[in-house]
Amino acid sequence: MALPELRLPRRAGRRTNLGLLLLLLVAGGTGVLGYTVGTAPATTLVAAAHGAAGLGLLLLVPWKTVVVRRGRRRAMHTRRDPGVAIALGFTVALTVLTGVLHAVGLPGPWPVLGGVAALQVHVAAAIVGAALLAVHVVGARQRPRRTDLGRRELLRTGALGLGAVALWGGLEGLLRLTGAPGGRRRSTGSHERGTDDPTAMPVTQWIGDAVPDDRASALEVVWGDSRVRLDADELDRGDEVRATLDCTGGWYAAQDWRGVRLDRLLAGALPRGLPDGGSVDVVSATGYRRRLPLSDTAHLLLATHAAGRPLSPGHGAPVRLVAPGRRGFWWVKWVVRVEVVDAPWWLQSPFPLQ
Ligand code: HEM
Ligand SMILES: Nc1nc2c(c(=O)[nH]1)N[C@H]1C(S)=C(S)[C@@H](COP(=O)(O)O)O[C@H]1N2
Ligand SMILES: [Mo]
Repeated sequence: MALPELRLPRRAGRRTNLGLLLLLLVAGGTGVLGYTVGTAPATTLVAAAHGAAGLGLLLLVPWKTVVVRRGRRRAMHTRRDPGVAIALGFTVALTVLTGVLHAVGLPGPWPVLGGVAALQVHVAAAIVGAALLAVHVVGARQRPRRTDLGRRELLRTGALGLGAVALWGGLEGLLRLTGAPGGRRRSTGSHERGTDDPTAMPVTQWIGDAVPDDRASALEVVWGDSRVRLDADELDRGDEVRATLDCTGGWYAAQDWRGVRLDRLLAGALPRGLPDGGSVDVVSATGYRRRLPLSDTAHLLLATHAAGRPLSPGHGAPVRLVAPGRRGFWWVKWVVRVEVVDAPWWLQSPFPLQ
């Protein structure tokens, strides 16, 4: 039986699938990479590559539609679990939709859908999508061919890449021209919320942390056997820094923070002098923690105040870390302990686990 769809060259289907896979891998990779960078130009480059790869998927939708129809006519039963394929399609569509809603700023100005940030839905859908994609690809394995790296294929891939970048550039241009909230995003893609007004800044936790019931009134500084307890109200030494808290949930705020520089605090509490290498663990009353290089401590602040007022409980009272140039998840709240350790800073989970 001659179905018209079968005239589509088989290689076209294969090319479409490989193109989709490539874009999904680039989008997933740059999505995660974006959370590990905090300063331009790295943030700009990663966000551009991410937006282009994600939007580029739309360019292949017409072809994929043909591939899917053909597959349905021909041999549904060869795909062991069509449910996975359907769920994957739905999840990718949700991921792209919530990504674009966030970028545009709808429902704005920092898009929240039913109490959850659009960007949080985006990342959750992407994580589910990654699991579905793995199952889907194993079930439909395509063997690599030598022609995959031939001149024609590379040219086609280049054209797809250019189209994707053009689509992203077009959307960015449109957002700026129309004055949409998304046109004022930071290089990370975050929207402004509560700059110079900490009360207007969202209170956010990484995964499931909660504001502790009784807040500590002291901070412990530890190095080997030395342990020094400092009263929380001894920590405002008048050191100031203006820095931008940029949450991976898609908002940012610049504040004037005040407290004590971490290198000064350590030098005062540990008169033996600090080791040359090593790291410092900054630990919250809740157990949430981050490890940072000791060589960074001159740029880190333990803050007791924002915009001239003591921190609110939600924002980390009595004392929180301010880590300029790093994304929000480094800015440990409710700090009860700073500990100098030998281990390198990268010897930790790349993202907090609570
Ligand atoms: C394969 C899965 C993914 C797809 C298809 C995808 C797609 C998209 C799209 C289309 C946008 C809008 C870009 C724009 O219009 O400028 C976007 C934005 C964004 N995505 Fe993803 N994404 C994926 C995974 C992820 C992951 C895993 C993360 C983080 C862990 C992430 C973080 C972000 C961020 C932060 C933005 C906002 C960037 C901006 O506003 O410029 N994405 N994504
Ligand atoms: N103890 C603790 N500190 C934390 C978090 C957390 O969940 N627990 N979340 C981090 C994240 S993801 C961000 S964006 C900022 C948010 O700070 P804010 O609530 O003052 O806006 O705190 C960081 N510090
Ligand atoms: Mo965050």
